[in-house]
Amino acid sequence: MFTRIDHVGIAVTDLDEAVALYRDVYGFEVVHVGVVEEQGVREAMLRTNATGDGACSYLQLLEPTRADSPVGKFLAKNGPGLHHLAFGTANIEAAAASVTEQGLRVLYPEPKAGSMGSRITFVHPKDGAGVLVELVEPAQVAAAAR
Ligand code: V0V
Ligand code: CO
Repeated sequence: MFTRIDHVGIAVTDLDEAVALYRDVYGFEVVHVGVVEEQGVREAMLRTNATGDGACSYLQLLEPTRADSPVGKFLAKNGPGLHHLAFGTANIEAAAASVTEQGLRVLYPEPKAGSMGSRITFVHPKDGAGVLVELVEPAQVAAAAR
């Protein structure tokens, strides 16, 4: 059902500073910087590898665009750090339905727009052993299915 860890989401207070750390110190390639307004984030994707299904794994650095957003609230409570773990799937509707059948709360009735043309939803952290899990269907998977 899930084919890889698509990305690890990290909450940061200063996106440019965090990008410099992961790019210049750790050497990861920045493939995308953008705003997902619905989620209240300015975010950067840094590629960490390529996998056999044509998709990659990334680090996602997340700076809030407003204080009352999920990442804004998280930062106020915890400070910067690991925010979520995203599992990649070729079929987000099927994956969300399966997780829902197992009794976990999936946060959106329909997937929403994510970074780089992906479709995303989330599993509530209280149902996921304290980890906020994102389900993500990357854009290239959706395009290949058309
Ligand atoms: C909150 N909690 C977390 C957590 N955020 N636990 C683990 N990891 C996190 N990231 C805990 C929090 O400590 C509370 O526990 C409890 O959940 C309720 O939290 P809250 O602060 O009262 O906040 P809520 O309930 O208003 O919101 C929490 C949820 C919210 C998870 C529902 O953050 C949400 O809707 N997240 C999904 C959207 C999201 O995170 N978007 C940003 C990434 P106690 O204190 O009660 O024990 S956007 C993204 O990844 C994109 C665009 C992409 O990848 O493409
Ligand atoms: Co994410």
